[in-house]
Amino acid sequence: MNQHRSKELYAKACNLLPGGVNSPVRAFQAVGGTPLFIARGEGAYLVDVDGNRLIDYVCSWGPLILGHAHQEVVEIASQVLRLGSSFGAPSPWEVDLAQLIVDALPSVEMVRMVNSGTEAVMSAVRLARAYTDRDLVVKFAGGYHGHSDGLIVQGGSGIATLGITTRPGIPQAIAETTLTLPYNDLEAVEQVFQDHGERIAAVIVEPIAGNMGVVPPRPGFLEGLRKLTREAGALLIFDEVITGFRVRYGGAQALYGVLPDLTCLGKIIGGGFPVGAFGGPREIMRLVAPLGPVYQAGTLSGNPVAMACGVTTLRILRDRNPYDRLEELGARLAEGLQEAAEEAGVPVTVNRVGSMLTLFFTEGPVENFDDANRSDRQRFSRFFWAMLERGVYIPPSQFEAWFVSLAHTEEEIDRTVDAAREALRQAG
Ligand code: KE4
Repeated sequence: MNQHRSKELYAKACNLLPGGVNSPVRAFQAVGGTPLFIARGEGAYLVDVDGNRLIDYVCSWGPLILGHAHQEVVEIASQVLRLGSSFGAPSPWEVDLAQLIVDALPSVEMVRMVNSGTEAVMSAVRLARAYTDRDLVVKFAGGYHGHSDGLIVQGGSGIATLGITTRPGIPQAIAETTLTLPYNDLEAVEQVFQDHGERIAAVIVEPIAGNMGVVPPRPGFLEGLRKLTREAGALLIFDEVITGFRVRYGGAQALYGVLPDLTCLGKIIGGGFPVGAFGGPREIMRLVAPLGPVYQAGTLSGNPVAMACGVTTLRILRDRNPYDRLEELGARLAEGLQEAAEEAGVPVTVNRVGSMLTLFFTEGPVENFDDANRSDRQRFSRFFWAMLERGVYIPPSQFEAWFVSLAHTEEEIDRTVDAAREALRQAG
């Protein structure tokens, strides 16, 4: 495919930005070649600076559940921006978004808006430590919770994609406060509570893992975390930055009926603008400054443009309740990919929950990071480029989720499956 202009821009970007990008997983390091520089998004499509029009399954890594440049989001952003982009003071839109989140998530009575998922998680962990007066945090290998110091150990997403196993810049003293266990392994969690229970402030988990590729919770896993944390006096934090409003309007906690103590949100709640949030019961959130002593702040937190786009997005999801449609499209894609792989004689595992899925190049099951790590990265890379050549843009990493938006139709899904039928053969 013609990447002439992307190559020009990438050469210039590499002189100015580390790796030529502003977020590592965009750099195509796992698949090689030159990243696409995007000119515009249109519904289910991206158009790059060389005019290549591609069916998009990255969807900005999850936020664009309505598709690119949704008319109502564009209109409200323009309308609110004309009134001013940021005041550094409260404005009505942040109250509206907070109300929508509280109404949607039974476990959340109060919420604080921030500007990224990383900020949401970093703040929730600080709050959990303050509330429990304990230091240790349990996470799961392959889980990614943003790049705050204590949580990038054995992380998923770009950390896994780039194969980063060291932790330059993270002091030993901080790294030691994070205990990392295998996802879906309740026995390991029971053991860690036996060994360190009275020191554990929280267990943080992606209730559906998205950053080792999509790995659903085994039946009973989330319920087990809820029981063990409650018995030990530790908090359960659901990192729903991806799953919040993705798999259900009430997130994974609604889908599985397990209520955490704190919830972290991002992506969809910003409607494509930089927004994160953390929330929980008043009993815990009352510790957050200025109500309490747990400091957390942000110049652009709650800015009216981002809030208005989040409100508009959530109102559409609330009122149209499109989750059956997203399930239908996600299932059509997953089944098509599975069939195409069987026809091509390529061993794959397709994990899916609703409109988030991953095609792993390994025999199944894929139930944790070790399983995901057995995937054939070279074959994935060949598949990625073969799909791109056929007009389909999937995440440039084996350890990411594909996202279907409400702008995708059966036409895009079927064209994707047709492309995969050939690309799987080509990938060998
Ligand atoms: P941000 O700081 O990137 O807004 O959110 C961090 C984060 C927290 N929790 C979960 C479950 C997440 O998936 C993320 C960010 N996701 C990655 C992709 N899976 C963002 C893409 C990127 O790093 O460029």
